[in-house]
Amino acid sequence: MSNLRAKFMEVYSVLKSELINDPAFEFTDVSRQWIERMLDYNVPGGKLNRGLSVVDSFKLLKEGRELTDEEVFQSCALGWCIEWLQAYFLVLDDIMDGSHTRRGQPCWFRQPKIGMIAANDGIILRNHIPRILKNHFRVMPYYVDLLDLFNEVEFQTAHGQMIDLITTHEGEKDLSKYSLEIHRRIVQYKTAYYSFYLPVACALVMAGENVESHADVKNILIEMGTYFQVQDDYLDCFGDPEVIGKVGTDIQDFKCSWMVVKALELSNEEQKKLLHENYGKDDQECIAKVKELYNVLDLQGVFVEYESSSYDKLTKSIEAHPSKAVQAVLKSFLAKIYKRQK
Ligand code: GPP
Ligand code: MG
Ligand code: MG
Ligand code: MG
Repeated sequence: MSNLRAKFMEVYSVLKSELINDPAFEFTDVSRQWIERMLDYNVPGGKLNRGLSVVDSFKLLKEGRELTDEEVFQSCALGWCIEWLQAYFLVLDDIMDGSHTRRGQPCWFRQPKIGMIAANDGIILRNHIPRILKNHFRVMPYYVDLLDLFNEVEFQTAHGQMIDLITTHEGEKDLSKYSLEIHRRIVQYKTAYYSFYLPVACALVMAGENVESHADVKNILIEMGTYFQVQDDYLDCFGDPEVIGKVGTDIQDFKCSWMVVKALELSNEEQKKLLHENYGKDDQECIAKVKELYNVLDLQGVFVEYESSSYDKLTKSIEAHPSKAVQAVLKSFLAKIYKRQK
């Protein structure tokens, strides 16, 4: 384990211990154990890309200057706020998507005796974020900016999730309504802001920068987030569940996924008919027929093309940025996700 990852995990233990001893609630042993188990199950088990990126980005913005112990702790704590946000979204998203596995284990709500308590656990995860911010940033001049940033991004994500969910109603009426524009709008809001813009925005705020004046950086991060969600859509169908830790549900859930949008674009009338008849059915045979069509249309090849052209475009936009430090932040982010298998 790298040094940074070990430090990051250390900070997790500190934050967890503060939360399960929060004086605002009279914890009993049982309630304390519930939270501890729920946190350990849902918060630290992912790739931690978003959280670690706050620390990486902050370091790069400081251009090699050694961080103080306090700065290391604070950037880790902010990184964990994003991981908490992610855990909150995933616990609820898995209920909404009817998913079975996440990060190589059953979804939290599928655990015995959890069920819909998971909905409240999601709310608790969400409430932990302002507790962490209050404990560690209340005295900082940028405290209000951080609260505002998390609120804005959560607002955008919840609305992205809403359009992800209600677009399926349109698709059920008429699948051919799905388009790349609709897909782009969904993924920009449900994924790109919290996964890409937020970590860098946190680092910028900590570095005393005005995030609003970095519109160009924001645009690049939104593009990167869009590319990341296209990968997620692709992996939902063609990823190895052992590696991505989850079994896809997009086909049976009638999702406006990049895969089905591309399939509609490339299909002839007969193939469209097959899609209309089999998409959105929770039936292994129908799912297999859709996947077979994706193979006939060579969506794997189309995806490989998309992946390399996105990479080239992103690299060009990054290299056009005037600041070398910002370029380094963006390039390190892109390197983490390019050709990812999980
Ligand atoms: C990812 O969509 C989007 C989210 C996790 C945001 C959820 C937002 C909420 C307000 C709950 P996805 O369903 O494709 O992700 P996955 O494939 O990981 O289930
Ligand atoms: Mg999901
Ligand atoms: Mg979802
Ligand atoms: Mg997905």
